[in-house]
Amino acid sequence: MIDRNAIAEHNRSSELRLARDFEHLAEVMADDGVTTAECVMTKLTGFSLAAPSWALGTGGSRFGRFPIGGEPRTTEEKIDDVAVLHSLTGTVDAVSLHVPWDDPSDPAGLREYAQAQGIRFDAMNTNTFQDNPSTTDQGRISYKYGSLANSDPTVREAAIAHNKQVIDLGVALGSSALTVWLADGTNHPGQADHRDQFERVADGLHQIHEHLPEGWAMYTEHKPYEPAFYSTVNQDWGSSLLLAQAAGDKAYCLVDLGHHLPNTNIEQIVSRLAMVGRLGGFHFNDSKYGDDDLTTGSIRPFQLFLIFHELIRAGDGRLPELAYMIDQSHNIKDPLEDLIQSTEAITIAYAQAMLVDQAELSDAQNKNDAARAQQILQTAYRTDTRPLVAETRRRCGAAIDPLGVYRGVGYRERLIGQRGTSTVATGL
Ligand code: PSV
Ligand code: MN
Repeated sequence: MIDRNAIAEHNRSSELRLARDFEHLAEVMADDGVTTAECVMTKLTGFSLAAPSWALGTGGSRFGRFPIGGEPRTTEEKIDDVAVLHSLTGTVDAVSLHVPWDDPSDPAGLREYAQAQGIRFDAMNTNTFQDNPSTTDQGRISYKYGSLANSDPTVREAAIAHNKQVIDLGVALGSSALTVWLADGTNHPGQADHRDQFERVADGLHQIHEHLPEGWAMYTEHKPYEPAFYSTVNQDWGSSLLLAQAAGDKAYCLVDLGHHLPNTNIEQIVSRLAMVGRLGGFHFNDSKYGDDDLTTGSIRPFQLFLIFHELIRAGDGRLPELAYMIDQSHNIKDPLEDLIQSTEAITIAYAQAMLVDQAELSDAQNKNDAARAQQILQTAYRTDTRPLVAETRRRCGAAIDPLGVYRGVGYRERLIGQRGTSTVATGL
């Protein structure tokens, strides 16, 4: 853990500068009259992000992996890392598990362990895209040709059973959602019938949905390609919506920012899904080419801002209560540093979106004044909201400069000392 006193100690060196920057911004905001610094900070304080358990170790590609050392060896150690992120950022207070990469033998014990560190369990994730002994009836079936879409009913049943077991595990952990991302698709034209595959998946999701307890949600996560390179069953938001509708009332669509073909207007998708009441949540990351899983906001910060803007519009001035999660692969950076940077980017974009003068924007839109509309958005986007975000953190005892504190206390070195240099986080 990073001690609160160590954070306070580090904060002292940047408090004066922050106070100056914050005061200036608060004054400008008061003059503008769109919202106040206090109002923005109250909303930022209430904002909660989840970290994925699978992104706490170094990622990699099929060409190689370059481990950083000190990677979490168990789900408990992943929770320790999330707790560190929480103490530094004040925002990341949840972990999303991926089964069987995480396969707790004592869920009640794990729940207590997480609770003691102030960490809750966000959406549970299932894995029917790999053949793991526990999900393939000890190797008697294979997901090589798909899971819920498979032409073999025995395979489909195994995939459904795995999803139900993960829901049960989630109940024991205090989670309340299941995210289903399927690799199902084809690699060759003619390999399978598109409609048959879709209908099997819709039926499977419906059966899984029937197992959801009261108060639970299910998220369908689409992705255009990879590992299926010719067709993917749940390939875009349209299919995701159809599948959610077929699954049932508790099913919503999850938008992973990397799961869109180049130049897709993701903020418009957000608006559409919210409009029909089927937007469930996000997997934040960024991409240049495909599902690159890069640091959120590192490539397209304006897109991230526009997404938050759409969310605030959809929520009538408030951010809707959805599942907000990061999903990245940290191939060369320290995973914790990357998650810190993404958290910063997400909260900055959220704060900027709160600065949009919504009434003025609607007026400009109604008058077809495109230049004014753009000006309103750009004014908000070009505001440096870092003092608001940092002051929010300072007030809740987190770090003014999370990355600086993380490096300053030598946290990775400490982890390497405890966990060794050659540990591999499960699932990687
Ligand atoms: C698929 O690329 C994905 O985005 C899904 O969310 C998976 O669960 C996750 O990455 C890990 O493979
Ligand atoms: Mn994802």
